[in-house]
This record gives sequence, structure tokens and C-alpha cells, in this order.
Amino acid sequence: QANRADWFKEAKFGMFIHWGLYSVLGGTYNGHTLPDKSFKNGESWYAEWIQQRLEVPEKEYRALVKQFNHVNFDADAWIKEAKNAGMKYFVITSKHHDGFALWDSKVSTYDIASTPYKKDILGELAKACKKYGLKYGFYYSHCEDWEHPGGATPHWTPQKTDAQFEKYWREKCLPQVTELIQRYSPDLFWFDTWGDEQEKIFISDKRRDELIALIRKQSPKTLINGRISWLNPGNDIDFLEMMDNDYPSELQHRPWQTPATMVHSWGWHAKDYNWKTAAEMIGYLVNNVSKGGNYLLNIGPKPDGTFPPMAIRRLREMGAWMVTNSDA
Ligand code: FUL
Repeated sequence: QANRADWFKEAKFGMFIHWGLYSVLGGTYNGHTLPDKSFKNGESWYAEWIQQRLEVPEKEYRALVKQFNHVNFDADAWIKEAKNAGMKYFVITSKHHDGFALWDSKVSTYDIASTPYKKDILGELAKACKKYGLKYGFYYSHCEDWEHPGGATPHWTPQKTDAQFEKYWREKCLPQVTELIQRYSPDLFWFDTWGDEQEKIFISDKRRDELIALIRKQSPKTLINGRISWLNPGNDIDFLEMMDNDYPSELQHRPWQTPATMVHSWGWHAKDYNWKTAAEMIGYLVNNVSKGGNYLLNIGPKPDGTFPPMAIRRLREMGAWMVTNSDA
């Protein structure tokens, strides 16, 4: 009997995209640049975390909406690069932790419709994926949301109450996930928690199961990842994000992938010089595939909508390796 995750098990290689308001800042705010490696207690000060890490005042961060104007965005060009690199699926940040929606959301004005660039980015990408035969899905930050007054924020900031979070959950999270399903019919959701204390309270088993049930009911084909609740994913998830074998053994027979990025940050960082070579990344890919897993490789597009040339070069090198090493 066909299983909804069959395609995922065969896919092996996918493209991940982190793109949002943070891309406009490119890792630098007010003369301060985020490091391109982990520092202080091994923490990663990623470019997509700039609002929190460099304490950008809310008003200023919101003002980036008016600067998010990616005149050179070309969905076809992105997906063609993915296809030529040998990738079989595509995952993009529909909403990262900052709370900004990359589609025209009816439940929030903090969205693409408020930017000068009003095109339906997710719709164009979904269309291109269909054209090139890639599956597609959305990263959606369901726990952290730095815009809604009830959304979770990092542990070093004042915490919300459970009642506040509940309001966020009903007003923004659940309706937005529904919008994404109804409008774009995604093949997967990539939810994001990372296993801290706060998550145990906010993403209770009850809320986790409510979100899963909502998706299963509306779209039985859509896969759900284990990071819907890092500490307690439950039994009804489809695949795991594996970084260092950190799941209980009873879950380890699930399909899995490693999310990885070409530099240190996931979102665009103009001064992140930590590019991995194509050869290194092929090594990671082969290592995963040899153990039955997938490799989801991330690119942080520039604010104008193009891929950094360094990323394109690596995608093409990997694609060339695929051609010379496949039996097709
Ligand atoms: C993490 C996030 O905090 C990072 O910003 C990034 O999205 C990574 C893939 O997952 O949990």
C-alpha cells in the first residue's frame, strides 16, 4: 500500500530557502555585523535572528516591510537551479520566527501584501515546482512568533503566559496553516521547535495533536516533521529532522533528513564567508543517502530575489557531480 511518505524516502536531496524581512538587513544592523560562526556558549547568531540578537526596535524592524521589494525574483529560475542540482523537493520559510508571512495572509497585515512587491511568491514557486516535477512544502514557525503579542519569544526575553500563547495559536497560527493548505496544497510542513522548556508549555501534546489533526483533515497527503514538537513529537509525524541522532530509538525507523546550510546563517548574510565547498556538501549528501536519509540544503536569497553567486556555483558543481555519477 502506498504511503504518503514514499516520495520523501526516495527524494534524497532537497532545497531549503530562508527568505524574509531579515534578508533586507543581510546580517548587519546599525553598524553591527553578526558573527559568521557560533560564539559565546556555542550559540549561533544567525542572520534570520537579527531582530533579537541585535535588538532591532520593533518599529524599525517593521519598517523593513517597505524595503522588501525583490524586483529580480524569478520562481522559475530558482526551481530550475534546484532541478539541475538533482534536488527533488523544495521547502521555503512561509513564516519564520519574526512572524512575517511571505504570502497574502487574511489574518495578518504583517505579510507580503504590505510590501511594495505584491506578487504571489509562494504561488509562483508552487507552480514552478509542478512544472519541474519537484514536491514542495513550507517551513512555518508555529511556536516562536515575534510579532503577535502572544507568540513565543527567545528564553532571554520576558515570557508570555499560556493564555497569551493560546490567543496567538487561535488567531494566527491555526488560521495561517489553514490558509497555506487551502491556497497552495503543500506536500509537507516543516515546523520548528528546538527543545527548550518553554516549548513544553506552549506546544503541549494537546496543541501538537490539534495542529496535526487540522492538517490531516484538510490535506491527507501533507507530511509533518518531528520538530512540530522536538521533545515529544508523538506517533503521528511523518519524518524526522536528524542532526545528531537525537531522537528516541523507537522513532528512528522514520524517514529522516538533515537540514543544512551552505554558510553559517540560513538567511542572507552578506559577510558570512563560511562557504562549504561543493565537495564537502556532496560528502554530507552521500553520507546521509547511504544511511537512508535525505539532505535538505539551504540557500538564503538576497533581498533583490536572486541567489548569491557563491550558492549558484555550488549548486551547479553539485549538479555536475550528479550527472557524472548517476547511472541514468
Ligand atoms: C532553527 C531556527 O532557529 C533557525 O533560524 C533555522 O530556521 C533552522 C533551520 O532552524 O530552529
